[in-house]
Amino acid sequence: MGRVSGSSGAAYMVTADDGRVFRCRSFPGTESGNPDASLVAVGDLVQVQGIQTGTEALEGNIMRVEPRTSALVRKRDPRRNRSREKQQVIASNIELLVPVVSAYEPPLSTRLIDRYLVFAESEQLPILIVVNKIELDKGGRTREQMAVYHELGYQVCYVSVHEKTGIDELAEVLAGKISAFSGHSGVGKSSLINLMTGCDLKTSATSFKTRKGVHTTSNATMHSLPGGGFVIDTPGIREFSLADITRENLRFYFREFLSLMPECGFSSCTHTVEPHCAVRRAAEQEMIDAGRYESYLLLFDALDEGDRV
Ligand SMILES: Nc1nc2c(ncn2[C@@H]2O[C@H](COP(=O)(O)OP(=O)(O)OP(=O)(O)O)[C@@H](O)[C@H]2O)c(=O)[nH]1
Ligand SMILES: [Mg+2]
Ligand SMILES: [Zn+2]
Repeated sequence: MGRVSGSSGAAYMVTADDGRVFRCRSFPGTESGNPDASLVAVGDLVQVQGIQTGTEALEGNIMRVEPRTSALVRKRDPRRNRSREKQQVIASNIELLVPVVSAYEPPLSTRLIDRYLVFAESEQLPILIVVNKIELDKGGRTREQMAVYHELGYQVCYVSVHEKTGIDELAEVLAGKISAFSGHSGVGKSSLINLMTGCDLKTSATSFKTRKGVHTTSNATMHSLPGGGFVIDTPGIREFSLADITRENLRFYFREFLSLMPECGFSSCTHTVEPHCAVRRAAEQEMIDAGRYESYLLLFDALDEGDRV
């Protein structure tokens, strides 16, 4: 048994229990649980049959992919991609989801954080929010914007790769787990992993023109941490898609709504337009965060009846 730690073209790198890395191909007829999703993904536990090549290189065939306990997926646009699989699995079997945002360039996106939180709540996946480039937050505005997440009980780490601050605290949370870093391009995911593991992953400065990242990382890769556990670097995303969220279940994944919901006039209240809505009233009275409520409304609107975002 081994774990997929990277891919290159049609080949996958599989790290065996003894640390040896095999270059593998998936064997025709390899079994997998979900025909709509990628056959093999970084983080997968796989059974490998080694091939004797008579060379130094270790090669093998992936014979079986164990069922995934969790998956970060990217929807494929069927108009632009002729691949049969509808869901590209970016990382699997993760135990901790780590959305990485930056304090500045690219600017902090609380909308994106809210999407990750909805996903984590819906999957009951532990989540840690990492705010990088915190040395650029001169006036403390970023911490102010993040206060709501502390109040809601989410764990937040503030780090700076450039000033090497907050890294020990982050390492402590990651120790012993399989974590996946995800977020916009240019927030410093690969830079952080380089600093924590001693790897030499490619990084690039954000674009001078757009102030955004330039999509440097193109494939997910998994790396072992000095304190035990693994961290998966993933390519920067434009938007985080929520595959299994509907207009009906979205409301359950905003945790501050839960205690208010029984007070709404209708048991099926969507907290958008209904009279006697306790959630909307709480937002108006600033009992719950206005930005979070707005995130809810934006997601609700983006989810057309039965559609996914
Ligand atoms: N000011 C500042 N810049 C940082 C910090 N961490 C990383 N950077 C810079 O941010 C830029 C982008 O870093 P990357 O590590 O390539 O970002 P990424 O999130 O991996 O981007 P993609 O691979 O495109 O998704 C690089 O120029 C880094 O040097 C930090 O703590 N402070
Ligand atoms: Mg990167
Ligand atoms: Zn309501």
